[in-house]
Amino acid sequence: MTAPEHGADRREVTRRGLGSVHDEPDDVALGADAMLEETHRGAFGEFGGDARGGLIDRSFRERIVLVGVTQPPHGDDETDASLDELELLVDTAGADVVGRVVQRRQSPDPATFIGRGKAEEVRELSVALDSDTVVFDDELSPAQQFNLERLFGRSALDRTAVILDIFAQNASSLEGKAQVELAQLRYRLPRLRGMGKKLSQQGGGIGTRGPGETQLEVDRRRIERRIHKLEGDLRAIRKHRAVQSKARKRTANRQVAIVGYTNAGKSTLLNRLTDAGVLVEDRLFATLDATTRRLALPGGETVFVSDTVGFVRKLPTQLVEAFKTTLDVVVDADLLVHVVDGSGPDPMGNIDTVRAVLTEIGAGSVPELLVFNKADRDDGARRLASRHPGSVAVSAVTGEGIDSLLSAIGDRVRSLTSIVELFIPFGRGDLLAQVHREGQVLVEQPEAEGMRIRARLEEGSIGRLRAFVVPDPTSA
Ligand SMILES: Nc1nc2c(ncn2[C@@H]2O[C@H](COP(=O)(O)OP(=O)(O)OP(=O)(O)O)[C@@H](O)[C@H]2O)c(=O)[nH]1
Ligand SMILES: [Mg+2]
Repeated sequence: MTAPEHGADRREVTRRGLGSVHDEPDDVALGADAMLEETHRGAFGEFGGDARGGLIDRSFRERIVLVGVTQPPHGDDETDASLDELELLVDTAGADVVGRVVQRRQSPDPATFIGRGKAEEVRELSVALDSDTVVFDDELSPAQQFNLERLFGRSALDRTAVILDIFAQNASSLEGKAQVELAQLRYRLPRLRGMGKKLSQQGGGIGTRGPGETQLEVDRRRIERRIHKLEGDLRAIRKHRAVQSKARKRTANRQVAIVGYTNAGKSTLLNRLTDAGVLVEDRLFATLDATTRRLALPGGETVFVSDTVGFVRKLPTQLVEAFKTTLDVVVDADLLVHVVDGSGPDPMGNIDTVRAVLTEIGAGSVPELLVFNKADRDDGARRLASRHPGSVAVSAVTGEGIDSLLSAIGDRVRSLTSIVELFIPFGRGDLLAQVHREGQVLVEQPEAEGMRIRARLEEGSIGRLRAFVVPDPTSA
């Protein structure tokens, strides 16, 4: 979809733009927009750049100023924690943070998100620090972004753009790439602008503008077409995935999903538990695709364990939507192994963040086993584990605590319940009593030879009654 020379063009335009903006007097007014079509450095001004190339220029390390807003009842501490995280995200995206500005506001300004006075302060700081881009910690509306870029004379991005950018860099599977590109295009579409009323310079031909169509309309149409194409591709990939997951369900093995904050050690743990050989990296969002492996537990059960994408604060809704099927691994799981970096600066904040995302994607009620990782670093993991009954402290790197984790997973899996159908011959009153004792009988129906029962039972009970379980026709 990309003309390779486009990136170079953009670079030239933005470089030129920077120069002229710096030459401007201080009063870059919101109304003076004619020249700015060409001068702002924003990546949104035109479409056609490589969607996977991202929004942050990586031909050099961009210098970035961060802006955070504290909205009561949230406190300044939360803003700081969120900005610390944003700084990590920016660093992961390949840029350097050179300054921070925070503001307290009851509600965002509809035109500029922060107040006009504050925006002017950000502009002055950006000039003083020679920053290339201003990144806001909250999602900007297309109008806010546009106004801010005109005011600053440089790109104004938001957290969503940065996260999309990192995802774009890290996507490797066909599905991952398609999902990220879709999320990026959905983000870009309402932000398209640039050529204004100027008509397309493209010559005639199939797929180019019709008579009188502006470049903007051509671009919009191209993006919409691409979105439809990607949605179709993803539907096809998902059909295939549905077949795979159906096959997995047929085995009746329980599904365990490893979830957690990004960089907590989820992939390292999957590798430690199985020979998955998943990529481990000391960077955010190293994993985008779910990898599933079979794991034999010490009690004899076999479960499927999946590594999943990590979470952060304010995960963009575009991404949550685009990654819906990937996240289905989490929603469909029988048990979540929630990995927490016990040596990190804010483990409790991370737990809250992960739980909030789980609720958002509809996995809030899946049973959770808390695992505090990186116990080899300090005693943070062990301290946290002692404060959370039922949790386990481990080191995925050294293997410390892994045996306890395996038996904890086994216990939790055995205590999971499911609804099964049983047929118990009349001669086995003992078994009938056992079902009533160990589970919850939903339906009991006498037949010629015995009793047909639908009951909710724990895995352990189902195992003991296996010979009397009537196979589910839908999973045959
Ligand atoms: N010291 C120590 N480091 C660990 C441990 N587990 C993971 N790490 C390191 O933490 C970093 C992140 O590990 P990953 O397994 O990639 O983390 P993840 O949760 O899969 O991260 P994403 O996929 O990016 O969300 C790597 O540098 C690992 O080597 C541990 O038990 N101890
Ligand atoms: Mg990972």
